[in-house]
Amino acid sequence: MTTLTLAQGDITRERADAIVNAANSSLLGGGGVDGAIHRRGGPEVLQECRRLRASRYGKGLATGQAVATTAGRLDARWVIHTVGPVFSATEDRSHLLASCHREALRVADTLGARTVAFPAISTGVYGWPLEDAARVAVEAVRAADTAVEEVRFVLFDARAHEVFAARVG
Ligand code: AR6
Repeated sequence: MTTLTLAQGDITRERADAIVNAANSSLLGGGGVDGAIHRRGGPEVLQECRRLRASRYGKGLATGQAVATTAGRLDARWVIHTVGPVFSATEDRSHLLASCHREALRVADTLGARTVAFPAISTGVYGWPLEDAARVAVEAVRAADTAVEEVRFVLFDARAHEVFAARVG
């Protein structure tokens, strides 16, 4: 049984086996959660991302997929990078957002991670409306077949926390 929990604040301050990064397909950093994770995680995280780009992920990480690196100086063992979809008002991409959660948990299982912290993927730069993103994220985690014991959604502000709380109950 996976327990869903919530926290408010900066995900880079969390202690967990794995912290999920809302990355982009380059895996080479960006703003938002991605920038914060690379800043606090330090150069080891970027170094491993570069190695992934030089080996298995020459074309980058596809939307909806996930891959792990060290967590560097973060209070975690791994960062699981996933690429959320950019929100579209004309095309339903929710299967890709669900896939981010499912794939991140699949990777967590291969690592033996038991606690995994997720940000609200795609709800920043990628423009996904918070209520809908919370619905998709929570449904995907609840439906996942995983040995992860705790999935913690770490929401940056009070509003996002409220929206996720309404879903998690
Ligand atoms: N801790 C927790 N949540 C955060 C933090 C933090 N430190 N910083 C921002 N958020 P975003 P995306 C929230 O933009 O929409 C990057 O440039 C934020 O308020 O980080 O998936 C990547 O490189 C929002 O609710 O991710 C990609 O290019 C949520 O985290 C692109 O942004 C996600 O916002 C990915 O966009």
